[in-house]
Amino acid sequence: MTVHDPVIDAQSYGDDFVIAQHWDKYTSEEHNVWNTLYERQIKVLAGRAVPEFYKGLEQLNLNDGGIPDLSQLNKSLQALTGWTVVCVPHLIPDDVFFDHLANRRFPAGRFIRKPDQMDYIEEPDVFHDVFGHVPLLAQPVFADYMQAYGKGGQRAKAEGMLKELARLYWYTVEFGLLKSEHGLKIYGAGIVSSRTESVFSLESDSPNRLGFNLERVMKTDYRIDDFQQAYFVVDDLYDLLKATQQDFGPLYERLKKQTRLHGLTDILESDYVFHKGTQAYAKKRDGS
Ligand code: HBI
Ligand code: FE
Repeated sequence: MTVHDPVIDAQSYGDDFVIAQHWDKYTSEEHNVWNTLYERQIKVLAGRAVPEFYKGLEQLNLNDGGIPDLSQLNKSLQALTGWTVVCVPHLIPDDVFFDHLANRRFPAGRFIRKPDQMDYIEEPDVFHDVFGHVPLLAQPVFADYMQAYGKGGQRAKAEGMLKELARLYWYTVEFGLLKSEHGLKIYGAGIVSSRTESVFSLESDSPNRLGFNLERVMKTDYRIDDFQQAYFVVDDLYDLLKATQQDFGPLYERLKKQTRLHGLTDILESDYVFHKGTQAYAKKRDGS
């Protein structure tokens, strides 16, 4: 992950790191990169994403072609859930990021990857952020979760629990799966915007697919440069919001005592394991 010089940053950007999109400055080559990525992702996803993702694409006219003009997109998004998308130059400090989320502002990279970087980028570009993250911000429950997450992040910083919060973001917002009667579906932006992981996350035999549990996730290690070896599955998006509506005090006390992280491929006694191809993919975790 590129490290940005805070001195240069402080001279170049305001405290909130927000920059103007200058949508009219994108070149046709850059719009073509968006179109190539968009068409490819829609094809490879082929119904693998949650229905709310596709609904969000439509509601926000993200299927209009070309890099979206945020001044247009924000009119629809704000009317739906009060969220807006702001442009930032690159990864921004955690506390700035959390503050944006806590105020229903999603920070999206302004740049788009080069034609020779189609499959992997170091930092989130406008395709990862706007195609991957933004459609679900049109979904009220997920929109509430993302704001609650931001507020939780602000508190976590004060309690020294940023790493635990980052794991929660990683295993839900970036790489989360959802259980539906038609099998497991993708809602995580990191998967939905990745050509290869859109297939791997649901079809490969190698990763574990485990029932989502907040405390378990907050102590589970992750890696940023390869496919995930563990995916966490929620019964519905409301599970995420419910998880944020508890008193984090006792949870943080327990987490501080538990110094050992769960490994990428660990399966705990307490884990609910979704085995590919079995009915468990369709049954609710309480057996119903
Ligand atoms: N900055 N621009 C940007 N985008 C992110 O996704 C992001 C960030 N800064 C911090 C951050 N994510 C992580 O702390 C998350 O895990 C919370
Ligand atoms: Fe992301």
